[in-house]
Amino acid sequence: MISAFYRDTWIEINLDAIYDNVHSMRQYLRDDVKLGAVVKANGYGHGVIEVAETALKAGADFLVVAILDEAIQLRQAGFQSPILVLGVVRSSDAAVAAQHNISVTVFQHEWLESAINHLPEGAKLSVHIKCDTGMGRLGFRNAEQVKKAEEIIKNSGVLSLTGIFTHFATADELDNTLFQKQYARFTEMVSALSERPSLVHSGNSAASLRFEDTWFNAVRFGISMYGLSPSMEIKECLPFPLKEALSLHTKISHVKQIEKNETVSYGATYKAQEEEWIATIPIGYADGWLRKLQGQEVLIDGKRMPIVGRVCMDQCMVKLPSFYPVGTEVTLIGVDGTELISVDEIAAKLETINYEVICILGRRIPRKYMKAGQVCSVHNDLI
Ligand code: PMH
Repeated sequence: MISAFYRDTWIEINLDAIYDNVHSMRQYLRDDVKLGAVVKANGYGHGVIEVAETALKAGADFLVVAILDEAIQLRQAGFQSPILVLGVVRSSDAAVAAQHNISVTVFQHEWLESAINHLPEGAKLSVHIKCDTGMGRLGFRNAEQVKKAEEIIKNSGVLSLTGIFTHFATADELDNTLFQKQYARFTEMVSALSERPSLVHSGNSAASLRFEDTWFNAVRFGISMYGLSPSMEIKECLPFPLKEALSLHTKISHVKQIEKNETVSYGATYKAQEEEWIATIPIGYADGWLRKLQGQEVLIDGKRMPIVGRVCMDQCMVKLPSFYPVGTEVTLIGVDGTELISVDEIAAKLETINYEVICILGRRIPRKYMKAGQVCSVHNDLI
């Protein structure tokens, strides 16, 4: 891990916030319920290694990723806790997963037969059966198929059934109709097994924060570990307060006064109404700070100031109420004085969800990790 970066744009990750969110969840769950920390997509953009470390320290029992490569990355970084891959793994890679002691998700009988052929004698691959109870993405669709999968696994000699799970499509919505249907289907599919595997799980953040019934004996805790609500709809009815972990900062790189009627940036979409102070900041759409953020406010000196003109690939411009010097800090997400720009505010401006905002922040933005208000490490993916 490199501790240097050469650009005045950075993300700060408050590891104490992640710790507290996981710890609160741990205390909220019954003792017999295992807590899976979902760290896919580079820990939802926060940095997988630091997030995984913090989550495990705070009481998470296992790690959850989307693809085999992410799981191997964790093993290579020295993580020894159980790891589950949620997405598809090629059956021809079954031996690689087994070799790294990584659990994979299974949802096709043909896949099971093929994986068995790819596993060397003596290998043991841990699998979780995925049930499609209404998400329409991956999974066996009825009890018969689950039963048959269990049989194939049992007779294989090289596969071991360690889990069964499903995923809810609408757990973050106030209307529970589909949620209840999915819950009932899952219960039926689990009952079809002749023997319960050690992990039965269904809850993402929304489901596990709202409905104890979905816990079975494990949960997959993602977005709320990072301090964010799974949706705006349920933001006010969460059982404990969440702490947002990510903030985004830069520094003014250039300042000038422009004349009335002069324009700013590509397309000349912004025209000064009078003599105006304009600052340039070094962040743009290639960093995930998208063009739609034209007009979004940023915080300078504890005050809100608008982005004017088109957002460029690596830079954008801000209208200042008065002169501020080069080097002045700018907060794009986070707190400055009494003002806050939340991830949810950016999501609203982008007409998307908070998940997308944090996942698209580019890997060329270095991450500074904070503990007790101090920088404890810096991660720059580029150099
Ligand atoms: N389990 C599965 C199967 C998931 O796909 C996800 C998130 C989670 C658990 C964690 O959910 P949470 O972050 O709401 O707690 N997956 C996705 C996704 O595929 N698109 O957005 C979130």
